Amino acid sequence: MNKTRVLVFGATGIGKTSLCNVLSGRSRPTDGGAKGVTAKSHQYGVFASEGKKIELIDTVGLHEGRDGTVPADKAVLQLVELLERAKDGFSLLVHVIRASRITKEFEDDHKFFVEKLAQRKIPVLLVVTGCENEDPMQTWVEKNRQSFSQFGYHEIVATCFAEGGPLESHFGPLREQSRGLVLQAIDRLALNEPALLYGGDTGSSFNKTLTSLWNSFVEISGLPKKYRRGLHESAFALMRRVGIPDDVAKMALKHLPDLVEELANKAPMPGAGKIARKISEKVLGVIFAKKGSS
Ligand SMILES: Nc1nc2c(ncn2[C@@H]2O[C@H](COP(=O)(O)OP(=O)(O)OP(=O)(O)O)[C@@H](O)[C@H]2O)c(=O)[nH]1
Ligand SMILES: [Mg+2]
Repeated sequence: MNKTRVLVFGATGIGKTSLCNVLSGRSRPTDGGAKGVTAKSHQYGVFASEGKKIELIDTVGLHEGRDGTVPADKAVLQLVELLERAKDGFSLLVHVIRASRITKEFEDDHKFFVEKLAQRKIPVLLVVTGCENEDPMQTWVEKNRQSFSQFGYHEIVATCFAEGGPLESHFGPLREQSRGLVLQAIDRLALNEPALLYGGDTGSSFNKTLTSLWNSFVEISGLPKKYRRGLHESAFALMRRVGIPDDVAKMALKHLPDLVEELANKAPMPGAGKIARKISEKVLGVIFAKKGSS
């Protein structure tokens, strides 16, 4: 049976990891501070729901740095990592927002993930956290539905994924209810098969996708235009140019088969790309096997 692959994205500190933890029954760090907690995207181990195998991919906010800015070097690595996670495609996107804090980031996230990354090929569920003061929670959606009509979300679900503190006796039952609501929405909306964003018969490659996403990220995040990736620039050259240290860039190449293939293809030896890819897939296999899936 196909896995239902769900990409979870949204601004920093609004409850993405809390949602993933509650849905999957696992426990990864969350926090209430101003600085982002999730520094790398994370793929949760598969769990079963409504007869489906679900795989959640938790991401880092686009505007994760101080003052909503992102250092270019970090952003490139995060994007490379996100694309690597996207290799098997996604069945559903979950955009998470916090009821009390809707900012400009909301539109940026929508533009980047829904329009650029998924090219509107994948259904999108909007999950609103922080609805614990509405009774029932869905009242928040009925009050605010109009503000989202232009974005074309397939459904909007009001939730609470807060945990602990003096209000825990209020939060507990709401979390359980939210878990059910989101899992049912995933069941209704997810594609039967994950849609690929590159590779297969999409007509796009890892590298083409990286260029187009990076360039739209530069635009959305307000980074200087000089950071745009040139037509013939290798991923390695781009990484070096935005200030990623040599050893980190080399490590990325070593761990990411798609980047290695691009570099090795520039070498005169025919088939070098394929060979390099095989080798680095082995490296990746070892790394992931060591980490296990939590
Ligand atoms: N009041 C309230 N707090 C919530 C809710 N969901 C999560 N939180 C709290 O918000 C804080 C941030 O939650 P996280 O799950 O770490 O948020 P995140 O989006 O993963 O954050 P980053 O990884 O830093 O981007 C934690 O203290 C959570 O307990 C909610 O529905 N209501
Ligand atoms: Mg997080």
